[in-house]
Amino acid sequence: MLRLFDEHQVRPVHSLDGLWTLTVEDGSGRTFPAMVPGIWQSIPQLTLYRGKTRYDRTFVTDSEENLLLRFSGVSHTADVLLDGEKIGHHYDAFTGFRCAVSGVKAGTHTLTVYVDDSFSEASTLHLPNDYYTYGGITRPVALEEIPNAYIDLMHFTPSRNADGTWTGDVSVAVKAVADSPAGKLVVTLADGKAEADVPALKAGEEHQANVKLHCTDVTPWGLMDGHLYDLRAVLEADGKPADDLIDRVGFRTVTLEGEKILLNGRQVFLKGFNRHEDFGSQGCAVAMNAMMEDLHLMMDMGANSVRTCHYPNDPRFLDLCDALGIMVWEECHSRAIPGEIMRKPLFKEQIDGSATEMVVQHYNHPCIYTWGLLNECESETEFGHSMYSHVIDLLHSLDKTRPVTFASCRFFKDVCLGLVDIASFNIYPLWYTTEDPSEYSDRLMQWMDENGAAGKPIIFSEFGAGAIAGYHDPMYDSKWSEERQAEILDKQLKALCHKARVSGTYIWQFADVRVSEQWAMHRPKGVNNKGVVDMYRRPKLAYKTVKENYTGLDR
Ligand code: ADA
Repeated sequence: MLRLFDEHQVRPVHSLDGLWTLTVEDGSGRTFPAMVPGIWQSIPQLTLYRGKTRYDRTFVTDSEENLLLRFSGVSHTADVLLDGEKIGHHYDAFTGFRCAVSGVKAGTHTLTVYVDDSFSEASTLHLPNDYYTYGGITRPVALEEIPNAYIDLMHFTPSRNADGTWTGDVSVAVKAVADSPAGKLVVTLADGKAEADVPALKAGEEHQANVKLHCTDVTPWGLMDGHLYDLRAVLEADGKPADDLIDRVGFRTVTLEGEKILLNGRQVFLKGFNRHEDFGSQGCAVAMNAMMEDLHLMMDMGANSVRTCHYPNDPRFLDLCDALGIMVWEECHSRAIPGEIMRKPLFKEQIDGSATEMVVQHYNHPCIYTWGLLNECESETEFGHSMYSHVIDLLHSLDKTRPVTFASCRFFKDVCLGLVDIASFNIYPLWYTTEDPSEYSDRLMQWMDENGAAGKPIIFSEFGAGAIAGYHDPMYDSKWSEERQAEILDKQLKALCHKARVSGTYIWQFADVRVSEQWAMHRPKGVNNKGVVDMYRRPKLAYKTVKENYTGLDR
């Protein structure tokens, strides 16, 4: 399942998860049984393999059908073939894609996916980095049977009326894979219902219907209190349901009032963690129960928010955050991209792709309160300003309801704070530098306010310290000991969480993650060791420190 719930009651859906055959495309002809979702780095012979592979499996159809193949994530470039014919291409591990094929004859079919996780000229977002780019079909795959015209997408925007009732603006996109007759859309949500006519469509045409639903009896989605409702669109042809799409949505508003972030009109303070999608030997193919465990651990430490550093997350993780009432900063894929790469035309194409797919695919999640972009990129130059401005405009044009932010590390020289709605910095006092966290953050915030952040919320989007799990040094508190990490985090949290000017804090980071080979020299054990828990979620000493600080914080 691609989501935490059934997206269809009318449209037949078949999972293509399970065993596929993986062939290593390095001339060796080696093949392995491989689990989907999964990473090939969990196959002992391929732990360090970076390059091309081919995934094959068969499936059977018993009548002629239009098929929609849905991939939630392939890391990082995919070429999809059905019975040897190319039907799709996608770049980037962290957003989904789909391939629609009409009139597929009954019989046994072969689905082939060429997967490439190479660092090459063709990839400007997946680079050697302070996290690992794994290879594989890393998120679920499904096969759906669609009629000639099918519901492609549905976006929901809630707004609260003066009398306490809610209006849901819903746009539904219907696409035709083959000529289709006129039909009708019926959209329901809580006690609201609306209908819209759909014209006859020719193959390749699309129709967008916009409806308003009035919902009088709903409980708003709240912080740590995630009330959700099924939004259902049914496409009728000849008075009978021909297709449908279900999403889970929440009624809430996110607004900014000067320096404050408001959820449903009330100020919130975000007690957050940065979390990579990475779980020990399973890499980025994190199982549902492991995602849930992560959220349990974060909630136990008193957190109410997650930053999906540095890319869009598996929709199932967002579904869990929706259900729990955890507020999410989701960001498009980019971490510290070097200037010369940002200047390539391909970068613009690929960052636009990541940003657009993130917003289009995750728009309905009530948990997402802000879109992030370009973590620690070139925000101190004129060129950087033009690039930040471009992506910020794109995000604003795709979503008029959510604020936009980015995490900067261009201390005292950033020129892009005026462009964003929320100003954010990553700081590491007492770890990379020796400053006192309280004095340093005050000095930085004063500079931020003088350089574009005045009248906007400020978030400290990263701070933390490293500890090699299991290394103790109570005598000298040496660097990399769990004692030193706990002590530094305690000082950082005590300094940052109580400042009235600060709207949120995100600890770097929730769990240790593997880093690219090229980064291993700077990172003991080839791991970014700043996790409060290790790769397998065993708590370090800092767990207790964070728990005391976050649970003891009354804001
Ligand atoms: C940065 C960056 C993170 C990570 C962190 C660190 O601020 O955004 O991805 O690399 O530093 O561990 O140094």
